[in-house]
Amino acid sequence: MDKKMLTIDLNSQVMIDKAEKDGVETMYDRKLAMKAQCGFGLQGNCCRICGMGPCRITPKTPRGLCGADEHTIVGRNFARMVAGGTAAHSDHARDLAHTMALSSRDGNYKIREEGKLIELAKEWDVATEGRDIYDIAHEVAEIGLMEFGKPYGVSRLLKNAPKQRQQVWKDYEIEPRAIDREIATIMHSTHIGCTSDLDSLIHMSLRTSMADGWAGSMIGTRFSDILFGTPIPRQTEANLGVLEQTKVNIVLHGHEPTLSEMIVLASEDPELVALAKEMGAEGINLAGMCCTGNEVTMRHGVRIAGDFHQQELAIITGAVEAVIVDVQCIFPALAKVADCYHTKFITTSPKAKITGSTYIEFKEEEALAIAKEIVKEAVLNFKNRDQEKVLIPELKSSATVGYSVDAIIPQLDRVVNSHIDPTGTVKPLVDCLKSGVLRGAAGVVGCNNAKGVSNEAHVTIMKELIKNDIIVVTTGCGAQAAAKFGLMDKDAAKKYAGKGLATVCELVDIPPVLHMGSCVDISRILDLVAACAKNLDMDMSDIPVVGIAPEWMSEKAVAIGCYVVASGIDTYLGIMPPITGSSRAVEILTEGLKDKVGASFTVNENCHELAATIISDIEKKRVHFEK
Ligand code: BF8
Repeated sequence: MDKKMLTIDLNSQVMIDKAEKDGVETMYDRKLAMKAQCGFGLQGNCCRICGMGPCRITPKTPRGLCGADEHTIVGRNFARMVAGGTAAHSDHARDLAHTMALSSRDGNYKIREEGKLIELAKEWDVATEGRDIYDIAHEVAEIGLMEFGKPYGVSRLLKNAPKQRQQVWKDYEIEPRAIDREIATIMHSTHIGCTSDLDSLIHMSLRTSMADGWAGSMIGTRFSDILFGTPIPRQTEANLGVLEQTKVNIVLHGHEPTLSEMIVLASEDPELVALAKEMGAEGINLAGMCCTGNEVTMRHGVRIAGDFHQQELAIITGAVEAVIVDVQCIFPALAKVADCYHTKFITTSPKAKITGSTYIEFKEEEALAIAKEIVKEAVLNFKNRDQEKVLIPELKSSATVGYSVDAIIPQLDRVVNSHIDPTGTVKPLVDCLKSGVLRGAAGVVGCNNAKGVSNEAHVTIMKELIKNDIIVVTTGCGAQAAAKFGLMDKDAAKKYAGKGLATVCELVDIPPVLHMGSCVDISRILDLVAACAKNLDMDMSDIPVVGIAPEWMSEKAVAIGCYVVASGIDTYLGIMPPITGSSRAVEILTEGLKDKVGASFTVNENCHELAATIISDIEKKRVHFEK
C-alpha cells in the first residue's frame, strides 16, 4: 500500500515522501509494518489487571482465572480509559489552579481578565467587595484546588447546567464528587476482586467523566481565560506551510498554556530577536501543534503547524530549530526523528520525560527566565540548519479562530441585531435553530487515528454537516483539520454551506466551522449548549445538538465522549472503542444509556454513512421544537 494514501493532507504526503528519501521512519511506516493488531486488545477482552493474567476471552476460555467474564473485563478496561483521560485533563487544570495561586502583580503570571475572575468568585461565593484582585485570585485558586480532593459534596460547576439536566444527574447518581476521588474510585473498583458488574462499571465511568467535563476541564478553561485572556476572533493560517525558510522555526506542542504563554512572550524578547538576526535569521517564527497550538492560536493568532499526525512531519521539513513540548499526545518517536535533523526536541515537564530529548524543566516560579532559556536554545540552533535538507511544503490555509462563548455572543448581536438592542445572550443562535434556518449544531472534536486515513473523516463529516445547514463548533485536532482544509475561512460558507447556514454566516460574519479551542475547551461547548438549552427552558438532550469524534484515539477522548453523553448529547464515533468483546457493553453504550441520560453513542467507521445518520438524527431531534 502507498503510505501517502494514509492521509488526505497534501503537505503530509510531500513529507512522507521526503521522510522516505531521508531514510526517516514515521508513524505511517510503523502503521504499515504493524500488519495485524491484537484482536483481544481491539475487542477489549484481554485482562492484564492482575499478575495471574493476561487472561484472554475465547469461546474455549470464557472466563479469566479469577472468573471474570468478557463483560467484566471489557467494562474494567473501558473504565480505566475514562480514568486515564479524566486524570490527564484534570491534572492540566490543577496546574492552572496552582499557577493562579502563584499569580501576582509583579510576577510572570498576572490576572488578565479581572471581570471574569470576579464573576467566578461571585459564582463560588467568594467575597469581592473592596478586596485586592490578587487576594480574590488566590482564594478562587484555592477553592479550585479543593475541587480535586474535597472530602464532601459534588462539583460546584454542575449548577451551570439547565435544571432539567441537573435533575437527571441527581436521579442517575452521576454527580461527580472530588475529581481525584472519582479517578481513584475507578482504579480501586477495577482492581482484582472488586467490581465485576458491568452496569456499575459503566455508571462509574460516566460519573468520573463528569468530573472531567463538569469540573476539571471547566476549571482548566475558566482559569486559563482569567490568566491569559478570553479568546476573541482573530486571523491565522494553518498547515506545515506556516514554517518559514528565513526564520528560526519553533514548534510548540503539547497542552498547557502555562508554558506556551511564556514561550510566546520570550519569542518577542528584543534580545532574543536580535540574537536570531545575529544567527542569520530574519526573526523567530512560532508555530503551534496539537492543543497547545489551539491555545496559542486562540489567544495570539500564532499560526498552526499541524495536528497530532503531523508532529514528526514538521521535523522532517528540516526547517525546525526546536520542538518544545510539555504533556500529552507527544510521540516518543520525536527524539529519533529529531536526531536525523538539527532539530532540538525539548521536553519540559517532569510528568512527560522522553528518552532522547533535551530536558529543561519548566517551573512556574521562574517561568519567563526558563522560557527565554528554551527559546535561546532554539535560536542558537539556527546555525546548524542544513539548507540541503530543508523542504517546507507550500500549502497553508487562512482561518478565523478564537470563538469562545464570550466572543460568539457579541458577534451574534453585533450584526444580527445591529438595529435593535443587543441581547447579550445566545438568543439569536437559538432563534436560528428554532426557525430551522439552522437545522442543528454539532461539536466535531478529537484526534487523528491511524486506523483510518488522517483527516478524512473530520473533513468529510464537517463538509456534509455544513452543507446541510448544521453549524459546526470544533476543538482539538479536529479544529486543526478544519483550519487546514479551509473550513474556518469566512469564504468557506459560500463554498460549502447550505443556504440557511451561509446566510447566517454572512449576516454575523463568521465561518461555518467555529474554532472553540483545545480539548479541555470542550467545556466551552458544554457552556454554549447549556446556555441554549436554558434559553429555551429545555434539557440539553432535547435540542438538535450532537457530539462527534470522527477520528478519536486518546483516553481523554473516551472521557470526553462519556461526559458529552452524560450531558444528554448524542455522540457519534468514527472509530470503534475496544468494547466489542462484550455484547452487553455495546448494548449499554449504544442503546441502554438513552434511558438513563437521554443520549448514547453511535459508531460507524464509514464517515459518509456516519454523516448521513447524524443529519437524520438531528432532524428527528427537531420534533421537540414543535411541541
Ligand atoms: O487533547 S485532539 S490528539 S492533541 S487528545 Fe491529543 Fe486528540 Fe489532538 Fe489535545 Ni485532544
